[in-house]
Amino acid sequence: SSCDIGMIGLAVMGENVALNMADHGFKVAVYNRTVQVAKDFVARNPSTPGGLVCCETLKDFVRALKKPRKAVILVKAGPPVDMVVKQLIEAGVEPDDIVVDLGNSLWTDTIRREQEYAKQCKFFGSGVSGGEVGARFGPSLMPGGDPASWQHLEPIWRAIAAKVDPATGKPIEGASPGKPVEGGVPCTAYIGPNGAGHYVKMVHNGIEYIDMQLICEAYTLLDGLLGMSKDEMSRVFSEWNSGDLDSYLIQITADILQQKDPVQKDKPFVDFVLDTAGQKGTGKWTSSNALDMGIPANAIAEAVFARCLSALKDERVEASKHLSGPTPTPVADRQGTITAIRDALYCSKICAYAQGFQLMAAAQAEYKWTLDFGTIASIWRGGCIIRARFLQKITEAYTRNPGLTNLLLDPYFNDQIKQGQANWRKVVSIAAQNGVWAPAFMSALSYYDGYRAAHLPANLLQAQRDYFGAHTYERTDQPRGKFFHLDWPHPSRPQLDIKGTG
Ligand code: NBP
Repeated sequence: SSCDIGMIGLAVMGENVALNMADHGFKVAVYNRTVQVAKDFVARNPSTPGGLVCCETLKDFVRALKKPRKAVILVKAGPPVDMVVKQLIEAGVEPDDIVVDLGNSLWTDTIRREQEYAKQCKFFGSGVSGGEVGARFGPSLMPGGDPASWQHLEPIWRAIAAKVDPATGKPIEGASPGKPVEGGVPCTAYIGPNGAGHYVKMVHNGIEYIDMQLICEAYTLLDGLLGMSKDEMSRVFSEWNSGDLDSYLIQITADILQQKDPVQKDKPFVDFVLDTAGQKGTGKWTSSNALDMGIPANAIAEAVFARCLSALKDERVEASKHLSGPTPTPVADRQGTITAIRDALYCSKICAYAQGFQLMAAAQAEYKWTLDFGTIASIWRGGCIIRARFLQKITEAYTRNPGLTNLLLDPYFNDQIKQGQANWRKVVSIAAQNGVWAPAFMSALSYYDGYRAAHLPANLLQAQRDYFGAHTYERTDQPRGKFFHLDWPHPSRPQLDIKGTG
């Protein structure tokens, strides 16, 4: 028993996290259901600073770990996680041992697992973001579970996480195999008990969906309204990447747009990518949870529906032959339109994050967690897919006011929207007039206009509900919580009568 930690599941994520741990001097026991995968992996990486130990059985794996054992599971989310935990218990894992699920598990599964396996091990859930490269050189890690278990995991989590420069808040780049970055602030912090880590990771992914969709809408508007070439667009995204929109997703978009196709030489690569988006479910989980909790995360849900719509390729091709719309007319003011699209993107992005943080606030109340929103934003500054300069502003907003009800109400974001909203509205209306698809820009704007409305037409809606279903209504001239019903005209009751039920 000489290994500091163990890794079960050696697909893309497991291999890279194991190498990241070994680079930081931790000795890592590795196991994979298909044993050959583990053998090949260790054979390919014979000399890492910490060392990798190939285990052919889970019994060997358990024996290889120092106590309290720390076993990380990175297998396909869902039933395989339970299968592996049960096998680990059979293989000799003990009640004080910590079993970490680092996959993209549904937070309610994590809550359930922590209780279900409480007598056999300390089950702990941690979110991870950053894809393959993040896993290898520094991901953002969102740990949730028993605080005592976290004490054991913390040194390893802090070591392997992405690091940001404390002065600029920007990720420290430049790690290479065997040479991780030195110093910096690690992109990990204890999120909360039971499913909190996986919950926050899920919301991260929901935000990732809308961040990506907004960029795609900016791209389609630059194309539809300005007829820009991919190279020109790439330059626009590069330029945006040096300002408030500075983020990993904008940067890779600039890269992608200037990429030439390997088959159809000299032609843009994106032009040969089929326009149907896949999804693995975390955006859907975020959106259905928003529906369950009654939180208006409409822009996040819009991004999920946008992928669903894209997937109906054959239907769309057919419909395009029958359904009419305006032909986009090129806009004359080129620079003004580029700036307007940028502003629309930034304002929409603020709304999308406001929704994600509102959702986490609702979950916090539901599960009695104490989430530190400023810290959550700060651990997303590096390593993860949504890493962005902008996150520093969110941390600052929650530092100014930890009890902030909505990001939109923070003075900085309020001011940003004040500055950008005329352009945002212009872009949304030009998109509508020209029939350019921009659902997330529109959805975010409708969230903004709805959220800032002291009065919504829900008075009429509630009257309709009272009319057909006797659902009752509250009155503007009476205290909240008192409910009334109007006896609506009915063939047997021609008289109107107000009855209070409060
Ligand atoms: P996959 O999600 O593709 O899972 C493959 C791994 O699961 C292999 O090691 C496979 O073993 C193992 N496995 C399966 Br499938 N069923 C198993 C079972 N019943 N018992 C034991 N092992 C089983 O791998 P991944 O893409 O590396 O992702 C791992 C986790 O990390 C997932 O939860 C994913 O959602 C999450 N995640 C992925 C990314 C990413 O960028 N890919 C980012 C963040 C989080 P085998 O070799 O024997 O088939």
